[in-house]
Amino acid sequence: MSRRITVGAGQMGPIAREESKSDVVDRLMTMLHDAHEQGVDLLVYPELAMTTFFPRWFVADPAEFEHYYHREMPDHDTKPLFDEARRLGIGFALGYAEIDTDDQGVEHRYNTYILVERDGTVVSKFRKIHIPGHAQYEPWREFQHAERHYFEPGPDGFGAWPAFGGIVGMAICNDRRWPETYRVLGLQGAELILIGYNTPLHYAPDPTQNALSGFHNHLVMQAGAYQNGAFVVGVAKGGIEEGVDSLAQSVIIAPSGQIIAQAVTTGDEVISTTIDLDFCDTYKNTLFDFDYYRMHEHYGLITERRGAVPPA
Ligand code: ING
Repeated sequence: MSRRITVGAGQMGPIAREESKSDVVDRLMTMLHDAHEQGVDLLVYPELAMTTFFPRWFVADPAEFEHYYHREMPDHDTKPLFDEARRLGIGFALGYAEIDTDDQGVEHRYNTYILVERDGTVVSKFRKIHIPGHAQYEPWREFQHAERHYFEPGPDGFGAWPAFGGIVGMAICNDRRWPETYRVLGLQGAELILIGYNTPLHYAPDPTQNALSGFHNHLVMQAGAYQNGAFVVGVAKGGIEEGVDSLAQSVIIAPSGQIIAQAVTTGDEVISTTIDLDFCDTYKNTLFDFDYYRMHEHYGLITERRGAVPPA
C-alpha cells in the first residue's frame, strides 16, 4: 500500500513594504491555481508570506506595524484564499505575523504557520521557537533583523499532527538550523516537515558566512530529513526585497536526504513532486529505528525491533 501525495513549494519573490495584503493574496491565489494544474494536494507558502519582511526595520513601538499582523486566520484579507483552496481541494501551510490574545487578555505576537487540510479544516498552528536577530535597534547593521523585538517564542514547542495521510510537522526559518527541531518532530513520528524561510544573503554578525548561505540552507534541511527519515519542504521568500537580497532555492527533500525538486528562480514559483510517505519507513525502520538504536539490549529495555527482518 502506498501513501502518495503531491506536495508543492510555493516560493515567493519580494513583497514590497507598501504591498497590500489583498495584492499579496492575489499572488498566493495565482500560485494556488498553478499548484492545482500540477495536481498538488498540499501547497506550502513561506514564512511571513502575507507581508514584506518587516523586522528589517526597527520601530520602537510594534503597534506602528500593527497592519502587518493578523488577529484572526482566516480574516477578511485571507478568506478568499481559504475559500478557493477548499473549492480546489488543496491543503496549504501559510506563514504570517500573528497577534494572539490569551485568556487573561494579554496580547502575544508570534511568527506563525497555519496548516489547513484539503477540506478547509485547520489542522494546527505552529509558532516559531528559535527567534533570531536582536531585540534592540543596532545602528551598525546595514539593515535590521529585529525579530526578537516583534515576536515572542512559541509557547507550545514543536508538534506533529495526523494530516494528508501521514504525520505532518512544521518549523519556521531559523528553527531549521537547529537539530533538535527535526529530532523533536521525528520522535513524534513526523513524516513530512514543512519549513518556510526569509533569509538575507548578508549575515551581519559574520559576513564570511554569506557565501555559504545556500549551502547551509540545504545542509540543515537535508540532514534533518535524513536523520529522522522524513520528507522536508523548504520554501523561501527570496529575491531583492526592499533592497535586501534574500535566498531563494526552495526545495523538496526526501528521507534519503536527496533534493528531489528545487526552485530555479528568485520569484514566485511553484515546484512540486509526488511523494510516497511509506518511503519514510525505509529509514525509520532501519538505520534510524529510534526505539532500537537509541537504546541497547545491555540495559534490558529493548522490547521490539522494527527493522529486524532481512530486506525483501
Ligand atoms: N532568518 C534567518 C535564518 O535563520 C539568518 C536568520 C539570516 C540566519 C541570515 C543566517 C543568515 O534563515 C529567519 N527569519 O530566521
